[in-house]
Amino acid sequence: MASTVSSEKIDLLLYGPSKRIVDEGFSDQFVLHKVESFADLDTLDAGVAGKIRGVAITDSIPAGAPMQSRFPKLEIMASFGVGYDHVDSTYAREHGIVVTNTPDVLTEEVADTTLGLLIATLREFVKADKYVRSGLWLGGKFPLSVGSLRDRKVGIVGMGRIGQAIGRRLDASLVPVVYHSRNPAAGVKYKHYPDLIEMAKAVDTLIVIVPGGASTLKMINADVLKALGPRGVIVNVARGSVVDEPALIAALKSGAILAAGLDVFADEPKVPDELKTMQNVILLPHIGSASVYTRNAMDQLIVDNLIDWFAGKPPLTPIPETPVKGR
Ligand code: A2R
Repeated sequence: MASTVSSEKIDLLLYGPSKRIVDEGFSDQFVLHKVESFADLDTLDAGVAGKIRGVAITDSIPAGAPMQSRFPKLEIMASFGVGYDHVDSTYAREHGIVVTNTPDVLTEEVADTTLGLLIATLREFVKADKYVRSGLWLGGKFPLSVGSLRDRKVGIVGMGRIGQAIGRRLDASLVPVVYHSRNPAAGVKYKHYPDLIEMAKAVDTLIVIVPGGASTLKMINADVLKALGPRGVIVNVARGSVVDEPALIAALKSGAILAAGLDVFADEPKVPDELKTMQNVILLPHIGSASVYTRNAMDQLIVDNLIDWFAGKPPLTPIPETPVKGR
């Protein structure tokens, strides 16, 4: 008997670190091939590469033209994370490849992390923890923190899903909020600043939550930091590329701004030694969404996007740059 379309095996590449939910998420209809890193792509048999129709990208690892062009039958790449600056979406669009990401399921987690990082930076929680552990408390009280959320006005750079979730938390904390993005965000009540420098002059705290990539490269530069001023605090939970890191280090050193809470770095996991020695920064290892609960939801969404696509349905969360045609 001739096989029907629905019984045809579908070759998928699991590209990146192993994830239980992804490894176990597919039925026997799928044939799974695994490659852990870009360098390991060379280990993939040419015959197998020729059959791959879908890719699960399980971490933020390179998926540019040199990766995508190895797979002539590639239809869809389901990528981990809401940011997809590791994927060449222009190449994908030009070659009819649909890209999906994992928005929404991480929004509240990243917003929680952001508020935690902001308060920890202002109230010096890391220093205070060390004070207790080292026994210094026995010799006297911990000094009052210079920073406080109470006398702050926050400018959110990027007012999308996560920016709005951060705004809701600041509302609950009775902190005034304004924002910068290229266009006013629909249905958002906060004042919109089309000009980032103007906003930086009007606030003392910047929370950065825009996508990475060319349009946001080093947008937080020396001029923005100068406009923010000596009470200035920066929290970056977006991408390291968005901040001019040497300019930030210089501003923190000279007192041009007060402090920073950083979850992301320009060349992570490498972090400049100068930042590591500073007392007025908190450094996190890119953990915005990194709880078991939220990472499971993100991994599941990778799987669901691929399953829906190969069931002939539209994918659940396609990125805008690679439109889905005919479904
Ligand atoms: O500029 P707009 O109107 O497209 O607003 C978006 C803003 N945005 C920018 N703002 C200023 N200059 C830019 N060049 C620029 N590019 C984008 O960032 C919008 O307000 C926000 C992005 O919102 P969503 O697409 O809803 O992203 P979501 O889920 O909030 O995540 C943001 C980023 C991810 O791309 C990851 O890099 C990071 O958070 O985890």
